[in-house]
Formats: sequence, C-alpha cells, structure tokens
Amino acid sequence: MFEVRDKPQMVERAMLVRICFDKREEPEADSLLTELEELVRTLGIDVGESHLVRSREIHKKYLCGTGKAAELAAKARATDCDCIVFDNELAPAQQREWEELADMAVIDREEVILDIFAQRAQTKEARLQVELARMEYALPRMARMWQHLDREGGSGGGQGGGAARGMGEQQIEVDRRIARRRIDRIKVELDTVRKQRATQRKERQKQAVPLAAIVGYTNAGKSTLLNRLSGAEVLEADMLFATLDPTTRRVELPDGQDLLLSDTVGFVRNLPHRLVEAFKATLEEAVMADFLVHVLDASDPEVERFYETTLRVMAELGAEEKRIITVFNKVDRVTEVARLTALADRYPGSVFISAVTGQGLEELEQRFAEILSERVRRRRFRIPQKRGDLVALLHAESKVLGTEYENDEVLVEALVGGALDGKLREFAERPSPEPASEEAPVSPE
Ligand SMILES: Nc1nc2c(ncn2[C@@H]2O[C@H](COP(=O)(O)OP(=O)(O)O)[C@@H](O)[C@H]2O)c(=O)[nH]1
Ligand SMILES: [Mg+2]
Repeated sequence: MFEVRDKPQMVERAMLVRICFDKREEPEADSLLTELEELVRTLGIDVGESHLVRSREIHKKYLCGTGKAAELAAKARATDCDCIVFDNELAPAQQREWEELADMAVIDREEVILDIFAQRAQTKEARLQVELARMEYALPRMARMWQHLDREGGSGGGQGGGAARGMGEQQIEVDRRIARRRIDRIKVELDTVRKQRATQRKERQKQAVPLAAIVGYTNAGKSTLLNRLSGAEVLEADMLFATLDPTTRRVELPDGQDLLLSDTVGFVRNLPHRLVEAFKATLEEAVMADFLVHVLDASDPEVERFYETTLRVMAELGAEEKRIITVFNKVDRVTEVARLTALADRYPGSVFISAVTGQGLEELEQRFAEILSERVRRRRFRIPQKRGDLVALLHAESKVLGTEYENDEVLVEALVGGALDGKLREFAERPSPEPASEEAPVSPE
C-alpha cells in the first residue's frame, strides 16, 4: 500500500511534553500527561521523561519559546530518548521544525491515538475508518517526508517550504493526489460496509460462549482487571476460541460457568475530532458482547463526567439496551470513605474493586455469574406426558416456541432463563450451542 509517512518504526524511548498556556489548565494537564503515558506504553514505547512546560504565549515556530524548545530537545537527547511526544496538537509545520531541532521523531497525541486504533481495529469498517483518519492526518504533513530530496537536490533554501520548485515539491503534489483519491475511495467503501453492518451483528449473536466487553477510559484499569480475572489462562491454548482477537480471555467463574472477557480500546480525554468515527468503529466489538463491564477510576475527580461520556457513546453505538455492570476500580487509592459512599448512592448496583489488591473481585465474579444465569437459551425438553405440571411451568415462565407429541412424551422447544433451565435439566434433550436468538433479549427483565 501507499505509505503516507516515513515514520521511524523503531522508536523505543519517548519524552513526553505538554505545554500549558493557562494556569487553569494545569490540574487537568497532569492527568492528561498520565493518560498520554499510558497511551504511549500501549504502543510498546518506554516513557523516559515527562514534562509539563509553562508558556505565557503561543509561539508559532515551536509552540513554546525558542530557548525552552532548545532546552527540551537537549534534555531528550541527554536522556537517551529517541522520540518526543507532544500532548498538545502540533501543526504540520511545527512538527517539522521540532524534528529538525531535536533530530529525532516528533509526534503528537493524535498520532499516538491513531496508531493505537490501527492496532486495535478488528472489523473492516474499523480498519477503513482508521485508514481514513490516518490519511487525513497525513495529507498536510507530506512535505516532511520529501524534504530530504530538496536538500540533496541542492535547490537551495532548505528552510521549510523554501525550496519551492524542487524535486520534493513535485513528488508531494503527486502523493497528495494519490492520497486524495484514496480518501475518496475509502469513503465509498465505508458506505457499502455500513450497509452490511446489521447482518454482521446478527451473525455475531450466535456465539456459543457468553462474551462480555470491558469498556471505559484509558487508565481506568481495564487491562489490569482482565489479567487479574483471567489469571494464566491464555487464550491461545484454547483452540475453541482461537478465532477471537488476542485481547479476549477466558474467565472461569466460581460456579464453573465460562465467560469470555474482552478488553476494548479505551476512551481518551479530548478525543481529537477527526478520530471520533474511527474510535466508534473500533469499539464496535463491544456492541457484539452479551453485556458490558464499565470500569471507572474511583480516585479520579472527573469520574462522573467519564461515566456520562462512556454511556452516551455506548448508546450512540446502539448498545443502550445492554446490561452494564458499573465497576469503580482503584478503591485502594481512595482515602475518603465518604467519596465511595457518595458514588455508591449515586450509582446503585455498582461494584467497588481494586484490580491491584484483589478487593471486591469475588463480588464482581458473582455478578457475572448472576447475569449469565439470567441468560436466555434455546432448549428442547422431553417431558413425560404425566408431568403436565412441568409443561405448564414452561408455558408460564418461558417462551414456548413449539410443542410436539411423541409416544408418551411431550417435546417442548422453548427459550428459557438460567433458573428454569437448571430446574428442568434432566429433561433437556441436549444443550443447544445457540444461546439467545433474535427474538429473545439477552437479559430478560
Ligand atoms: N492503585 C491502583 N492502581 C491500579 C489499579 N488498577 C489499575 N491500576 C494502575 O492504573 C494504570 C492503568 O491500568 P491499565 O490496566 O493499563 O488501564 P487501562 O488503560 O484501562 O487498560 C496502571 O499503572 C495500573 O497499574 C488499582 O486497582 N489500584
Ligand atoms: Mg489497557
């Protein structure tokens, strides 16, 4: 495929920078930097240094003043970093200036998020959305990759766009045309894929083992929770589930039931506008799940805002009827008990845990088990004629799909909940691989 940028692939150690122009931004800037650290680590890049820089005004060239910029670049080199990651948005020209100054890769938060989405995009729609966002991000940045041609070609200048009619400039034009054509094509393809989406969802519902998706903001502790719950049971060993993505693990609940738990791409604060569609498409996996586990960081002062955002987006994705277990994580970090009480009052039914200490995990697994037993499944029961009471019970407490008579037995096909299913277990013909069908809601309430 046509490569949009010659980004150095082997970046190992990053220095993070956020420039603050207003004192009021500072409290949030701290948590933004923490989040960026998490995002960068997700890409497998070490974080060496992290700097919150204050600047009284926005400078055009480096965003901060020239002196400060030189100081930061020197620090990055001195601490063996091979990449600088900005939490601020960098204009294409600023990115170029920084790379020249620091003599290493310089990227911004948007590009980090784009790379994560690219790693996590599973469906065709998600891959297209991510590619579209990537192309749109790259388009104004193409000048960067052809700069060296101008310098080598000796057309002089060498300062930004100074070498106006160099080889590079012509090449950029060609590339831009290719990129624009590609963007148009992706848009057309996306239209087609979206129309097929409904069918895909239907197929997905036939999953034999129940699936739950962990959703929530980056840094809430989703991956930690998944690892903790699934222990050493790595999926690869399980041929049965081998077709699922690597972020899905099997969890065995205390009552012996199996659950597949899937980690999803995290929400990020101030998601760049251009990435909204790509994010939603990447999260589409969660919509396929039987229920959602919404993980929140109880120690984050903004936890309520995050709660609202996550719910709103899940609803936009069509998951509003799904069961959601609200999980407040990191309780070990909360020293004020009143805070937890307030959250418990405000969000009834939520579970309080610490994925690190293990506190509350038993209760959480208990809740998983409860939801699973409420799951509706399709069964055929072979009931002796003289047990009319059981046939009546089925009619009263389940959705009967069909009845047949065979000798002195009644064959009843029905959609039953977990409790009734247990009660009638000895009469079940054989466990059906198909859990809930279209007409049966996953959680009847
Ligand atoms: N103190 C504390 N830290 C936690 C807890 N759960 C996760 N963390 C930390 O929070 C950070 C983000 O966790 P991670 O699972 O990667 O979050 P994700 O982005 O939601 O997957 C990591 O540094 C974890 O060690 C917890 O219960 N208590
Ligand atoms: Mg994670």
